[in-house]
Formats: sequence, structure tokens, C-alpha cells
Amino acid sequence: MTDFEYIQTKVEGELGFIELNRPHVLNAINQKMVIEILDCLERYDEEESVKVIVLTGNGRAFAAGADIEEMATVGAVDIELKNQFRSWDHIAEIKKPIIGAVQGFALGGGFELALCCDLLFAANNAEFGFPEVQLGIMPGAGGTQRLTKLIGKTRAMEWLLTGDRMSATEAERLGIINQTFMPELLLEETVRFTQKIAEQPSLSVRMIKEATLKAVDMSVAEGMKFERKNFSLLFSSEDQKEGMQAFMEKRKPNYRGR
Ligand code: DAK
Repeated sequence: MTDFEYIQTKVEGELGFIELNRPHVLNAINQKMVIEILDCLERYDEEESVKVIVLTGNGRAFAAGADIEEMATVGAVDIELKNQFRSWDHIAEIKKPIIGAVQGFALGGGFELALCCDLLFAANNAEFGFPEVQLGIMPGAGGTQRLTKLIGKTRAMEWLLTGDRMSATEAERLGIINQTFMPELLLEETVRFTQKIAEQPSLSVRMIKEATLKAVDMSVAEGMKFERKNFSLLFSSEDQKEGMQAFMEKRKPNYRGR
């Protein structure tokens, strides 16, 4: 995959990597970058050899938000007519796990992109925040919703209304990120963890991701109906038969993703 302008991509083993790549503007996210990210995510989602997707940023930021220069002259009608949020909304439809590795700034749209990830690791120099309020706007790609669901109204209001930046330690304490690492170890440790997911039978991983995300939006009763359907469905997979057979034969399972 070499036909992207604002992201770098590579597949290594079972992992598909996307690196935001506008380091001279701290990976500020312009419209084309969003389209490229979604395009690549969809390609990885369809590519059978890719099991898990890793999202990172090049340089001293994950992403310092949407590109302010590009946004400065945009009008509400343009945003509506060009349906500029379409690509963002589709990120939530990716079936494979997306693991974010954040170093440096993850602000505004950059933080929103990080919050679209299923697991988040960060360097201990990472800084998260929603500076939109300081620009006379507000988060528009899920910030008020995803952060609030994750850490609760009281704490979310604090960060959303002030635009203050939180440290990686604070983000870990609030349950926004899974773990922090020294910057030089971030990618290596993220890959090490991601590998553990890539080794699991991919249909189970897919069904678990889907059901877990439902828990964010549904009542427990509704979510459990969904969980039960996915649970039953997995019993029609070859990997379920293989996994249980291998256990009984005391051997390593040979999963095929079917
Ligand atoms: N946009 C454009 N350029 C940016 C940028 C940004 N968001 N952030 C940084 N840069 C550029 C700087 O202008 C500077 O460029 P040069 O002057 O070198 O040409 C270069 O990156 C390095 O930045 P600094 O010199 O400022 O570096 P510092 O270390 O001093 O400061 C900083 C780092 C991250 C604290 C600072 O750069 C900063 O405050 N950046 C802006 C943060 C911010 O307000 N972000 C935007 C939030 S609003 C949407 C979806 C989502 C959104 C909107 C629409 N749709 C789908 C329609 C989201 C909105 C937002 O994210």
C-alpha cells in the first residue's frame, strides 16, 4: 500500500500498521488524511492475513487535532453538504481490533481518533485533551460522547470545558489508556501486546469486539441478547471445534479463522 499522501502503512506478519504522517504540523488531521485512514482501515479489515491494526503517529505527536488552517475558513453548510463526518463515523464499523499507540500530543480530533481505538497504549510523555473550547468550537467527532461514556460526566466535563491537557499518568488513572511505557519502548511493547490478540482465533476476536462495543450503547439486557447470538454463532465455526478438540488432545490449536 503506497498510494497514500498523509499516512504510512505496512503489514508485518499479522499486524497492519497505520502511521499518521504530517510530522511538520504534529500530524494535524486534514480531510484527506481522514479519508486515507478509513480507506486503509477498510483494506485491512478485508485482508485476511491482517488480524489486528496498530495506529500510531510519526514524530512528536500522535495528532494535535484537526488541521486548524483547513478548518478556519470552513462554514457549517460545507460541513453538512460535504458530509465531512462520514469517514469518522465509519471508523466505528471496523471489525478488527484497532490498537492505538500514542506518543506526544493527542488533542482534539487526535484524541477523538485515539478514542476510536479498542485498546490504547501511550508513552509517558503523551498529553491528551480537547482544546476545541479554546478555539470557539467543540468536539464534533465523538469527543463529548466517547470521553463521557469512558470516564463519567463529572470528570469529562472538567477536561471538555477547560481544554486543559491531561498527562498519560492521569489518562491511565482514568481508564482512558491501558498502559504507559517509556517513549522508546512504546511501539515494541504495543506490538508485543497486539501479538497476543493476533494469536487468538479471529472469529472469536471479531465477535467479542462487536459485543463489547454494544455494551457501551445498549442496556445490559439488550446487550446480553446480542452477546448470546454471537456466542451461539461461534459454535458453528471450525475454530470452535478445533479449539476444544485441541484442548482435549492436549495439543496446540491450529486456528484458520473460519
Ligand atoms: N493544525 C494545524 N497546524 C498545527 C496544529 C493543528 N491542529 N497543531 C500544530 N500545528 C503546527 C503549528 O502551527 C506549527 O507549525 P509551524 O509554525 O512550525 O509552521 C507546528 O505544527 C508545530 O507546532 P507548535 O510550534 O505549536 O509546537 P508546540 O510544541 O509549541 O505546541 C501544541 C504544541 C500541540 C500545544 C500546539 O501546536 C497546539 O496547541 N496545537 C493546536 C491544538 C489544537 O487546538 N488542535 C485543534 C483542536 S480542534 C471534524 C472532525 C474533527 C474535528 C473537526 C472537524 N470533521 C470531520 C468535520 C476536530 C477539531 C479539533 O481537533
